[in-house]
Amino acid sequence: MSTTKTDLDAYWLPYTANRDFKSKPRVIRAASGHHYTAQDGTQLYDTFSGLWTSGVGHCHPKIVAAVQQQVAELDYCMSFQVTNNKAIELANRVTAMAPEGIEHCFFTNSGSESVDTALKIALGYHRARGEGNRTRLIGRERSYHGVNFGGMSVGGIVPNRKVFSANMIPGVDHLRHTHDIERNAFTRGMPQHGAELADDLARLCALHDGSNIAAVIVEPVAGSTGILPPPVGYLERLREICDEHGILLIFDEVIAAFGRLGCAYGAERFGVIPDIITTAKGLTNGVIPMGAVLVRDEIYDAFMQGPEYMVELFHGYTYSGHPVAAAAGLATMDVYDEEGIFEQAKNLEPLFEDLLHSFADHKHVIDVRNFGLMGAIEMSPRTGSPGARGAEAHKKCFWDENLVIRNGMDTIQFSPFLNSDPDEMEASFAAVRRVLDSIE
Ligand code: PXG
Ligand code: PLP
Repeated sequence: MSTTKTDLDAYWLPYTANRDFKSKPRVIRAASGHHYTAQDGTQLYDTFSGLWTSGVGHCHPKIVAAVQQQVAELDYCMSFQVTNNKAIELANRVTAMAPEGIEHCFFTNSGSESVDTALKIALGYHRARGEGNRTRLIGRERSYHGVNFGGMSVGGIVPNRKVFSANMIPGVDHLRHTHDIERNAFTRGMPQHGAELADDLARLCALHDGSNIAAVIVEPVAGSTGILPPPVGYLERLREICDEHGILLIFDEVIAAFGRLGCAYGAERFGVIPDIITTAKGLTNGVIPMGAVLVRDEIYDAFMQGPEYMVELFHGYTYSGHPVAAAAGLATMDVYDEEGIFEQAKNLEPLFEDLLHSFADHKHVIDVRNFGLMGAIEMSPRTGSPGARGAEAHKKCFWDENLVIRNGMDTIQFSPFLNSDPDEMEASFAAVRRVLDSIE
């Protein structure tokens, strides 16, 4: 069975070169463990764990069974004024895993929704405390915070912003990004240079007066824009400046949470505790869409005032705390525990790092970066056609090596399974090497 161009016409693929894809499609129809199955039966190795989502592998039997059972038991339950047992259980579970003081959980359906929810909670928190003047939001260049208007506005990806430039939410500033090939190329883990870039926040406090700033949002390790681990001391410095000025620090851990950095949350790995953590992806192993915003006790408490019959936060989604998603989340947390997934991920880091950095002397490669199980190989752009080399590498991996990788322009990115088989990981990088050797 194959899919023809005509079959594909109706479907507008997200973040995809639609015409290019549809001119030669290969569609996935099944997955199991670490492989996808294409419509023609070809097996493809997935170097990206879904889209950073599926750390324990595809169609994990325990998660599949939990979803099957839940959908037959309680398919949906009104999410406003009523709730379901599974949502409550999952909120307890993910907050119990969080750093001390982070004790409440608001459910969403995606990372983008988690980010916009977090920004609204930050604004509402300050207002509830009588500091309604704190309205400014600070993001960072080269950050990805999803595609909704709030997340796009604090985000720092030019093509995502370009078309909507006039419609950004007002009152947003950006810190400079921390990517610095000149000083930090080929660093293993956190770069030595760049902690001082956090002082951009101090400059913005001086410019606007810190008392007008509500929150700063950063990815602890920038993911989508090519794996930018924080410079040594950078996150600590941000925390310090936030504390000095009463600004909330939001870690966008849509990628970082749930094992990608070898522990439950990136905050734990870095020893820097934010006020709000946004999550999605690994919350359900990607099986059912779901996100969660975790907040400090003081933030939740600040909302809990006024008449008790009144709604405290005028925000929520039809599918917030969806019982089937929550069941998938609970089964995912069981798998993380029972199979020691975070520890497996941590143990895979040295091999992953060595494999990535073995590309350091490749003729096309200008930088290699990694942290946890997030890794990037950056190639030099071809003169006059930036992105072409990365796109060709992606295609050749897909068609010639049956390997699903991801590229952003000329940077190839890797998000291996948290329970990868070391031999498969090595084989996947051998295939990438064949591809890079074969392209101009
Ligand atoms: N914040 C962060 C840090 C993310 O990585 C989002 C928010 C938005 O999540 P949703 O679920 O709305 O997509 C993300 C998503 C890539 C890639 O190529 C990364 C994401 C999405 C698509 C592609 O690295 N991350
Ligand atoms: N648009 C309309 C007309 C709606 O009625 C709703 C929800 O009731 C929404 C958008 C928001 O949908 P969701 O709650 O799934 O985000």
